[in-house]
Amino acid sequence: MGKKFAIALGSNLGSTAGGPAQTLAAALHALATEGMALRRVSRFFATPCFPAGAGPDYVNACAVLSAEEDARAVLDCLHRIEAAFDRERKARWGSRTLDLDLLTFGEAVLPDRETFAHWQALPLETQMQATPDRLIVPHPRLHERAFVLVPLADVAADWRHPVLGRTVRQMRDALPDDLTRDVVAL
Ligand code: PH2
Ligand code: MG
Ligand code: MG
Repeated sequence: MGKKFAIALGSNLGSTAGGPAQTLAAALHALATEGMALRRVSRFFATPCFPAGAGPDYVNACAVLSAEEDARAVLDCLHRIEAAFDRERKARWGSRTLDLDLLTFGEAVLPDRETFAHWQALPLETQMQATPDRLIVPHPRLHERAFVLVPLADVAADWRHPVLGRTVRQMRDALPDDLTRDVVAL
């Protein structure tokens, strides 16, 4: 059955597959052909770009998958699929045709709790400049983003964050209403 993991999908530019929603649908198909078993897929949501004004609105979704590979191999696969859909890595948080983020990998905390804690606690200005050179799991911003938690609650509401101790449903419900209100199912 392999290891269960969750990913976030996002797009705010068209790709060879079409507009953002078509790109996400095509990326899910590509994952399945790469040996990743799709277990659950969320609804697709229109979400305002973060930071506000930095680009067009996004379409975001989340999925739960399973694979025999380890987290690093799964991440490499996500990067290959991003590249296949015209993803260019330029500005941090710039507009993108396809973003596939590894959110969770079972109950794993990678590379370790200290590194996770460091990245999770960074102030926003530092986050905007610094990119971790290692894979950090759970995704260090997962618990504060409505465009992740609302779709993730569709597919993994009861998953409990191994460091913060709260479920996806609890983290989503803790977000300010004005953030979740802006995440609208397509
Ligand atoms: N991804 C980003 C930056 N900003 N904003 C929205 N609404 N959705 C995203 O997926 C997103 C973003 C960096 O990955
Ligand atoms: Mg992202
Ligand atoms: Mg990314």
